Amino acid sequence: ERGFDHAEIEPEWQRTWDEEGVFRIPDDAEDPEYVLAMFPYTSGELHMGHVRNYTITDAYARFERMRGESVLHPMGWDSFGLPAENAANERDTNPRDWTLDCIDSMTEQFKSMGFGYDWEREITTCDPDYYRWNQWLFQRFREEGLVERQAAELNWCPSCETVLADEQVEEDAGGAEICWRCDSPIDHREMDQWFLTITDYAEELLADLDELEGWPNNVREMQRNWIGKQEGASVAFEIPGYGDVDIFTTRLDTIHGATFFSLAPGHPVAQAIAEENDEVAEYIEMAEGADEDELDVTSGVFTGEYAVNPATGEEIPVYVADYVLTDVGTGALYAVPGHDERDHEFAEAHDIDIVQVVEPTDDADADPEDVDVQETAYPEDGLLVDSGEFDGLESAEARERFVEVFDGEHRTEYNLRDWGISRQRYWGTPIPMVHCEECGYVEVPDEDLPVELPEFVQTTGNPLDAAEEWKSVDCPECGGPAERETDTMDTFVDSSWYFLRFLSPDLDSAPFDSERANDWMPVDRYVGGIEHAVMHLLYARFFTKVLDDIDLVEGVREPFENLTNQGMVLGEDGNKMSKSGDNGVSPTEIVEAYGADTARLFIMEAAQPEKDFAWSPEGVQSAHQFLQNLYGLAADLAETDGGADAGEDAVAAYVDREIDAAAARATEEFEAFRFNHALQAVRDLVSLLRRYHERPDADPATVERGVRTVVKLLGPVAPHVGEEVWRLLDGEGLLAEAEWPDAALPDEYDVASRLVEDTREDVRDIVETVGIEDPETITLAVAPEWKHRAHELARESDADNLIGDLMGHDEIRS
Ligand code: ANZ
Ligand code: ZN
Repeated sequence: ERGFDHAEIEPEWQRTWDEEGVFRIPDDAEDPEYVLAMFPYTSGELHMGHVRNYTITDAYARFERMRGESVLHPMGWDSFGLPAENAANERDTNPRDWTLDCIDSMTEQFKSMGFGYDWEREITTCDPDYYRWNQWLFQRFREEGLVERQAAELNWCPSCETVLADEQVEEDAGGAEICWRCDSPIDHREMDQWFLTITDYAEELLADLDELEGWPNNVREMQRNWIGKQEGASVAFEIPGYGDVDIFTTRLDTIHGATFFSLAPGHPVAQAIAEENDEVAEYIEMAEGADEDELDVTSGVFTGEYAVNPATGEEIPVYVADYVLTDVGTGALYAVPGHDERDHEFAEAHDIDIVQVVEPTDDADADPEDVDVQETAYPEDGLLVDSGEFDGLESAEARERFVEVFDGEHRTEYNLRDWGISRQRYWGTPIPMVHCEECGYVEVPDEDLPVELPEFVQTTGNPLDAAEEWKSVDCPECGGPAERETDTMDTFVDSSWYFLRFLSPDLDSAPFDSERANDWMPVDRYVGGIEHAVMHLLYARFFTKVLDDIDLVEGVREPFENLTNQGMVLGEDGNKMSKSGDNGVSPTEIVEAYGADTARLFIMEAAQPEKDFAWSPEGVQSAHQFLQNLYGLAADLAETDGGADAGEDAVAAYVDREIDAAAARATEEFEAFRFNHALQAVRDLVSLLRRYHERPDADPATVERGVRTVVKLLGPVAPHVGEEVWRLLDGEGLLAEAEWPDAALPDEYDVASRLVEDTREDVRDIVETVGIEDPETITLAVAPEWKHRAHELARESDADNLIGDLMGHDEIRS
């Protein structure tokens, strides 16, 4: 048997695909299958995680293309961000050159993997032709009332006199936050920043998750938690001398148990009290300067004031406490240490009364006798006690009633905050605003976009602050002297709509072609890491809804119909593979040693896309050997071409049937994104074909049909070897454009496929469940009719044990 030389064949096929435009998709294609992998950050290095991510979409895109779909499978570069600035400073170059170099080398690496992209649709977010549309969209968002200037806390280095990005804050040995540049301890400062008011869409972002059935449940759940909807009420407590103060609570049923009242340090009443009370003033100053995790939940100060509980008429002490957040609810709460753990801890530390006002119902898990709120809070719903005329009421009912009784209001709160997009850095999209002393903030008009970045200079702070000439402009409104905004946009803005730019990457009149977006969106299959479960995927959903609301698309309210989060590639040691650790395997080395197909095949066979798997040199070897053997078999066949046709014997019929069955199974598994199972079906078929091929009475036409089927099924994963074998077998045209095998399942397999349908499990799992140990017997175990038929065939052909031999198990022989 002969082998192939990957170093020779792989670049050759890559060139051919390119020349033939196999992966091009015309603009007039009708609703193509849109297959997308999260575009990479331009670090310059392709790692195994990328290889996995991009192999998955490439294999799927190739599969769909062979099935006759037109497929949109584009690639681009997420190329703004701080690492480029750091690299430029370290290497004495500039972020642009560094980034463009990275793109060049990554493009090479991508091509060497045989990924089939429509490179004419390539986009790069640091290109002014791209980021001008970030600016244009910013203006549209502004017109829609979705941009606000709000105060936000920033890191400030007093010695460099500059704002620091979170990534520019380091920790010293003692854990204190220091400036990355001068090592001085940093402060926090409140400054106005640009925000996109994503909270306006909180309810819709939450509600629409229910319909995203093509998304993994865990991601939907993470988004639900992030949005964090809380239904509650607000009620006023009077603080004599300071008036009525509204609180927000989700547990209005516990109001009779409130034994103290807490204000956030930023609450106006807390600030007012501070004017009269030095201790409170000191506490507020301390709390505002402190880092969130420096203060524990019991941190707080008694104000000397009392609030009147409207339910009991009692006066309860008012505290200012850091655990109350200024921008959550109303920034004020009544505290019920008997039923809230946080309040309980605070009460113990400050020696405040703890009373019980809810006890377990009869059918609750807890026994009322066992509840001791002096020891620990009882946070569950139950029946009211010690609540005056309301004793015996159920919590839920009490919550409803009390809104009326205590003159409150229903109120819904979300954890979701507005999205602060201001970054005090150079390498990002300049925010297209100008500040004029006369007119305040004025937008840069559309015709002056893009606001391009000036030349990069190395400075202590934000290079844009130092770009004096660039900064100074005439006010677009009054023509007087004005200054450009020097903040740039969070790079998540870039990735919030890039999937739309691929549709019309060169359009210079709009960010994307609306009609095409209506036809081509949503993305049918989106694949990327779970680390983007919340931010990127939520921002992209938000953008899509806004784009629909401003009529740039029509009725496209979700960007990604199906989502897959691929698992991690671990090192041989089972730890996350990393470049810095010593368990890293470089894709380039693997491609050089074994070829891209081997890497692709190994990765796809190793596990289902969602699962982690560990790198294994044996696995790589096995994948390589498998491809070499397949090539050898095909080369053999190519030579024995024209051999005698053995005609219609039973064994040939059996092999024929197995070929169809493998195609059917692989198709089903490809559709379900279980590539490893598809490849197992292919491997099983190859073993069968090899054994059959060795028999003197083997029918070469049957073997050839088998190998042709194999090579088609394998083509999406190992496309180079695939093309090579296809050529050996005189296949017509390119394998990449060949027709996917007809996958009609033979009748005997119906039972199996029905079971798969019913249980949504794969056949292997079913077999495990019913206790059959040898997975090779699946077919027989699950499809009894097929077993019977196999016996019949064996008898008919008078070739005892033949089929049993072929299938490599004993069951049939008995
Ligand atoms: C009284 C009460 C009694 C509450 C009780 C809870 C349990 P969760 O708990 O996540 O649903 N809260 C209100 N405003 C706050 C703020 N600005 N900062 C921090 N906490 C605040 O969140 C709702 C609860 O968080 C509210 O219900 C309030 O405490 C507290 F047995 O009110 B509760
Ligand atoms: Zn002006």
